[in-house]
Amino acid sequence: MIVLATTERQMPWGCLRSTNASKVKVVLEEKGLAYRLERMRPGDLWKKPPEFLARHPLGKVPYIEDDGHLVFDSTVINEYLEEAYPEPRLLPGPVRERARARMLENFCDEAVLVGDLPGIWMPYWSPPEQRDADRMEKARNGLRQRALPYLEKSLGEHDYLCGAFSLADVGFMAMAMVLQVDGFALEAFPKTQAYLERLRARPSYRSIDPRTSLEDSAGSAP
Ligand SMILES: N[C@@H](CCC(=O)N[C@@H](CS)C(=O)NCC(=O)O)C(=O)O
Repeated sequence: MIVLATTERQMPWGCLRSTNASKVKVVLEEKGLAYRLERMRPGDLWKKPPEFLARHPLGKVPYIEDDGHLVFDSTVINEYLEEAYPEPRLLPGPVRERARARMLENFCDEAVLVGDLPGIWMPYWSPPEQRDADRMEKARNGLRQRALPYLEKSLGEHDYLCGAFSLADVGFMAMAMVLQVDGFALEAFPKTQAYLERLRARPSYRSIDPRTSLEDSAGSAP
């Protein structure tokens, strides 16, 4: 059985979740694996108590324990899950297509999840009066200038980035969650808008949907 360490919190504006851990949650759901969550207190991400550092040397989420075997970092975890539990496959077969999926996954990590998205997402973990509206708008503009044009171009005429749903899409599923809470307008990026709607319609999105309660998104294992 798999235990996923993450941070999730009920706020008046929805259930907020770690973006990186959401990448893993989506893959566990897509593969139909039994898992349960270990929800860290958000403060532990900053205080980093020793028992947390003993599992992840940087004191970050996500990490998983698969029958006690520890794996950390969302990208490494998802590659591990793909190899350990190959069905359904979430990476293309041909080596060049697989490299493209990994490039897009990495682009999402660097440009979106580490890049511009935290400037939009972190303020939602605080009450509205504590948010810096100018900084949030600057982060939105960052997305509009870099990640969204590249995503729009990379989608081409495909439903998903690599044709079929793959690991290249899971980081953008976490972005879809954040932009849903933010009410981010995507009219200037029509392919991306349709793509994010398509991602939100997948059954696996329910586990990270801001409207899904904490009780209803705690995993499929007792
Ligand atoms: N590259 C890591 C990044 C993990 C990460 O930054 N997680 C955030 C939560 S979404 C965190 O734990 N932040 C606390 C910190 O940076 O110390 C991954 O993909 O798992």
